[in-house]
Amino acid sequence: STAQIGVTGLAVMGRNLARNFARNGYTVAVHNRTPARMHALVEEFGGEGEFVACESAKDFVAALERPRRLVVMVKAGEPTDAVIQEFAPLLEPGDMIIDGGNAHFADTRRRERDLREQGIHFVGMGVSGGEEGALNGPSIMPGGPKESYDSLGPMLEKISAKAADGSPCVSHVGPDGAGHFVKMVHNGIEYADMQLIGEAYQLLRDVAGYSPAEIAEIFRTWNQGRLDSYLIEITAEVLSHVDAETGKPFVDVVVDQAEQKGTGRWTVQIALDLGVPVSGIAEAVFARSLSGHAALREASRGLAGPKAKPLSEAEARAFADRVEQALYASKIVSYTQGFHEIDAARGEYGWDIDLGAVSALWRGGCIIRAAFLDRIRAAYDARPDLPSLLSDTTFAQEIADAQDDWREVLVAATRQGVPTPGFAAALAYYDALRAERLPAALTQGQRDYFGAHTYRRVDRDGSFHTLWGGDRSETSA
Ligand code: NBP
Repeated sequence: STAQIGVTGLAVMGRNLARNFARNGYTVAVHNRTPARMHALVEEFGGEGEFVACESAKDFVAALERPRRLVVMVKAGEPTDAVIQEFAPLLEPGDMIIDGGNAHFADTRRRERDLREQGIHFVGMGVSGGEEGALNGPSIMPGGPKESYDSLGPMLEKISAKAADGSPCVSHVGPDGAGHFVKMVHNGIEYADMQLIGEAYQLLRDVAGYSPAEIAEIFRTWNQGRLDSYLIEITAEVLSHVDAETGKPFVDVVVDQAEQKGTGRWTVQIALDLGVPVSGIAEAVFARSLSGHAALREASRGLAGPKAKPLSEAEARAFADRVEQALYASKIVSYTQGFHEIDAARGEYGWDIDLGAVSALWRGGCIIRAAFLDRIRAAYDARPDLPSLLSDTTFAQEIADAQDDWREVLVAATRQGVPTPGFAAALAYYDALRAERLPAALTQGQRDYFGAHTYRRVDRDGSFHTLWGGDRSETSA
């Protein structure tokens, strides 16, 4: 046995991760259900480092140094269970199965529990950055038993992305499903980021009247400032691209129906279970789903809307600055909601996740990498028990400075009939959190009226019920 690590499942992600380990000086055992993929990898990239070609599961296990570190990069779901069933009987206590697929964290919890009985360490590992990241340095979110990180961590730190300050974008996130949970929320935030950027684009186009090429330039400018991020950068690239066949802006020849693989939806489903208001992320998921309802949209095309009101050049420029403020403020809210969900999971599942460390993991390699994440890290470093990112004085001040423009942008969007569910949900969340009184008091009254569900009073302890059908006197419930 000569290999320090093994990778089974050699489609794009597994192949690139295996190459990344090999390029970093590790001897990598490689295995795939269909051996042809494994042979193709060794043939094409064998020169990049030391690979041990393994045709069978038995060869693969035999090739690994103990404790064995076996990375599984297969299609999430049943294939992962099939691979575990195949390998687990061949392993010994202390060996590690590391699932780098996009597993649902509840599956990871189940698998970890089952394998723990056998003494096998199961590490559910979120990996972000797509195939490019897998090869050149992804953001890695490993969960599982803490002791597994002692021997696995240094290897992951070597192959991971590095933040601008040189620190690796990987650390032990927490027990069992914590790594996959954090990866899931990362994807939810990614959905929200993309939706907000999409709304900013649509406003610059429909309200300010800019062309895609002009908007690309605006995004390039924004990318020099506090919005500096991978998603803003690629937005400018996509918007400036021209379709070779028609000469039209690329964005105008693409069907406007967004697809999704499911991790954004999971983020919202779990948030509903945990009772966490991730309204911005939910709007992003719903916006994608609405876009896909082609027949419904076609049938609604004749519905009345406002007339467009062109802006002067100076007005358009001022409006673009306001959109930047609205985008930034809404982004702070999305991250606030995502971190709230992780915080709630800490309580629900007993995970000791360090929220500042999570934001540090996302500074490089992954899709939401951004200068902004350093700020979140600083906020949690300054105050680890921060109740919400909005309680951080720096973020609160930035939103205070942005809020007038944020509101103006939503007024313009409403007047011109440009849908901005992300911006609007973010502002509603902000206003609801800071409100002195919410209509929830009325909701409680209604619930007590029709269902005797009782209510609490502001002036004394206890639960109460009003005899709505009788003399309307109050009783202690
Ligand atoms: P796929 O998700 O397309 O999976 C293909 C791999 O799964 C092949 O190696 C295939 O083996 C293997 N496999 C299947 Br399908 N069923 C199997 C079974 N019953 N037993 C054993 N192996 C089986 O590959 P991918 O796009 O490289 O993604 C791998 C994982 O990484 C997924 O969980 C994905 O969600 C996750 N991920 C992907 C990205 C991305 O950007 N693509 C990013 C982050 C995470 P075969 O060759 O024999 O058919």
